[in-house]
Amino acid sequence: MQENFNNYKSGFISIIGRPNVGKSTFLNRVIGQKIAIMSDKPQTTRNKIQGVLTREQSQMVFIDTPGIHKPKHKLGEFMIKVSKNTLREVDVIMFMVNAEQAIGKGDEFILELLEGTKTPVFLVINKIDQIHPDELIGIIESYKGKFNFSEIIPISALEGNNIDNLLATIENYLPEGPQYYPADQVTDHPERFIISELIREKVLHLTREEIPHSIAVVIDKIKRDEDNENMIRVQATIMVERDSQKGIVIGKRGALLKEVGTLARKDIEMLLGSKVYLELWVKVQKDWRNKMSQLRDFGYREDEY
Ligand SMILES: Nc1nc2c(ncn2[C@@H]2O[C@H](COP(=O)(O)OP(=O)(O)OP(=O)(O)O)[C@@H](O)[C@H]2O)c(=O)[nH]1
Ligand SMILES: [Mg+2]
Repeated sequence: MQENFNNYKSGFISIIGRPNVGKSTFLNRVIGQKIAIMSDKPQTTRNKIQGVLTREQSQMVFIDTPGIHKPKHKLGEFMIKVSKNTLREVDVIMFMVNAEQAIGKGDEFILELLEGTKTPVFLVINKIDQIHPDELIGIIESYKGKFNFSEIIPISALEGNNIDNLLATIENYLPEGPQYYPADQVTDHPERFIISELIREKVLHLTREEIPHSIAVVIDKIKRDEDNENMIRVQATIMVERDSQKGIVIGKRGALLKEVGTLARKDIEMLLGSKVYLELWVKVQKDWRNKMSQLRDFGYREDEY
């Protein structure tokens, strides 16, 4: 017997591309909520992050992925594996590129991965707010010969241009299917994960060079305050790789750590809809990015995300 979904459509859409092209910005824009952290540093996203968009006639489950790059650590290898794995069993692949950047080796590497796939691949040209409209045709031409794209759609994830058109087009490609997630569920990740990411994002914003890549955030405790039920206490540890990095993250007289705490607390309060008391610690775990056991402890587990 055939299942009848009354023309309801649903499916999974993987967002893949080089680092920094705007994949997470797109996800947050579509979901209308910050579930994936964003930064101007490459390799911001480290796990797979699902964002669920439930509409009247469809449910689209977007999968944000780590930017594809040449890995230099076990963490990088894990990230690439996560991205590649999402290509299986999705209904549409969104290959996102940056309109400001010429097609490069990284893009060609991704297109090689996609070679032979039966899944429709959309070329999504992001950041069109940064170029003159006349430039678009040349950009499209430069990609067209490289792959048999099902659709080519220019957007600005930041400003929201042409997103509706992209969503409507994706909807056309989805099969009939069930509503996989309840309408009010926007992501598959627990709050604990998002909280650790929000803290990591603030460190990314406030530091430079090797620091953004060298940190991980572990949540030690989330607990409602015993004396004040309107307050949630969060205790987290920022892991760094070297003693010198610990000093940088703490800052002069603790100034940087304090700023991280203030900014992260505001975001966490928005997420939880409650007052938050945030306590941050910094700890050195030598070379953690190359140690399998620590990768697992810090939330980079293949069996999970
Ligand atoms: N001007 C402009 N900037 C954008 C647009 N979309 C994203 N950005 C910026 O590009 C930078 C990278 O955005 P992210 O969303 O973190 O990029 P990503 O592809 O998820 O990066 P990784 O997680 O490192 O792979 C941020 O500074 C964004 O504000 C856009 O449409 N226009
Ligand atoms: Mg990202």
